[in-house]
Amino acid sequence: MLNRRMFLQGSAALGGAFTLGAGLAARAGAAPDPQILTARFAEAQIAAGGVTPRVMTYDPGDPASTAMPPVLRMRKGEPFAARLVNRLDEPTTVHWHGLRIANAMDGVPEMTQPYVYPGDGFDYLFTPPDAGTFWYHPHCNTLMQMGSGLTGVIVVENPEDPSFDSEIVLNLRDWRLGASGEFIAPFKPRDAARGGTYGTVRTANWQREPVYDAPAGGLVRVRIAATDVTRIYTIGLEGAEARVIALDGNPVEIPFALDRLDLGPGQRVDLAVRMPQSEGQHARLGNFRGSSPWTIAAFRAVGTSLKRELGDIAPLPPNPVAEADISTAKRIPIDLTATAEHEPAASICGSLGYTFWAINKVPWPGDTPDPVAPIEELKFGKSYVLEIANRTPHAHPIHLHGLSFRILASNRRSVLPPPTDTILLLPDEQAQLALVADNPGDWVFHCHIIEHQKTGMSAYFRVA
Ligand SMILES: [Cu+2]
Repeated sequence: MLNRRMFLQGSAALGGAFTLGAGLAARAGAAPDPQILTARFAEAQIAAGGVTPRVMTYDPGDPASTAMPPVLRMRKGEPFAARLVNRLDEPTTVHWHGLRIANAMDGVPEMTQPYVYPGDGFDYLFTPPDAGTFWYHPHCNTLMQMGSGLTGVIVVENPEDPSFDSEIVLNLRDWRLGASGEFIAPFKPRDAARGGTYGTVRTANWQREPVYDAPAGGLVRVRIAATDVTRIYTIGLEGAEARVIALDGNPVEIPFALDRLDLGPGQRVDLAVRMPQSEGQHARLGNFRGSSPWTIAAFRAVGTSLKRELGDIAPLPPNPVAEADISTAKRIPIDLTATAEHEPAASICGSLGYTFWAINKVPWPGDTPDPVAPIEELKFGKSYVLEIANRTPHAHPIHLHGLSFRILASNRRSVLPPPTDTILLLPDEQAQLALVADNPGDWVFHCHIIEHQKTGMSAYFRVA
């Protein structure tokens, strides 16, 4: 339960951020009631062998909710408020992955807001400018906190979106659990220096191979967020026809048939799925990466066929992402490398005790208050091209806070996605990322394989 002291501390800690939020709300109408998100410990049945004690979750205060952090529903262009209450035993914050909102709401401790200590709270208030599928998670001690459960999906609705017969939201993630369900060591240093340490139990919505009902012959919007700290998925659907309609929140220009699609940590995909025609038939969403494919989740057709066609769905309206002016854009080289130089420092937000990675030769563990200097100071409103080079034999899902970028060119891909906040850089890939620096503040830029982020693959841009 909240107490008065908690609320007072929460509002005192808020200061300038609250003023800024109130300004945004005033423009868009009255401030909404906050969505309560109490970060706390819970128990959950995840592994087959037993209940996992001390998972971490966001409790929305709704008795009907399950243990998993709630799917947050927002509306494009309308203010959204959330009140984080910290009932964990360590500091935390919330970052809203992919939302291009004010810097003070971005959830990076010290850089954009104070730590939220146990017993304290923090009020977030912002207006999402883009519709689509996004997600939220802490930006403090992230390997432990996200690994223990703190990852949730955000749906930003647009009243102009085409309507579907049904919607299924999937939060894909793994867990590092032993046979009886207890947490085991969150990582292995030798794996952190390579592709990252994989979980032992694979889930969608905290369940192993869940089955969802949807109308036979109906059109389903399936929103998938890869929120695992390590795993890169290669998804595919068997038993039903599916089209990719959005990637990382942004509509694709021309929807295309889903064959196999790579989805790195932090990335999202929206699918239009036409369910099988007959009651009881299943479509299976699988992970086809590696040599032994497995089922992530299944969709079961129910009722009499609605006899819908994928062509019945109108394209999604685009989000208002500014196009960079390539002719004037300054080019910024960014090299991702392995490194061993640098002594990792202890941090309020946790240290893994190792340094394996660097951006432009500088290793920074991502969610500590100790960044060296921005990679570059970007002038507000100007266009830039990031010439990014992955000089490692591993894939890295690189995420930029607060801004969306367009992949202009790459030596490893022929089909270019819509604007994004996370690029899954392939081994030895070199790509050009174009953006307009239209959101002021300090914006973190890091690998979303959290062991990589926490052992050096992190940096930030300053937009001023
Ligand atoms: Cu990485």
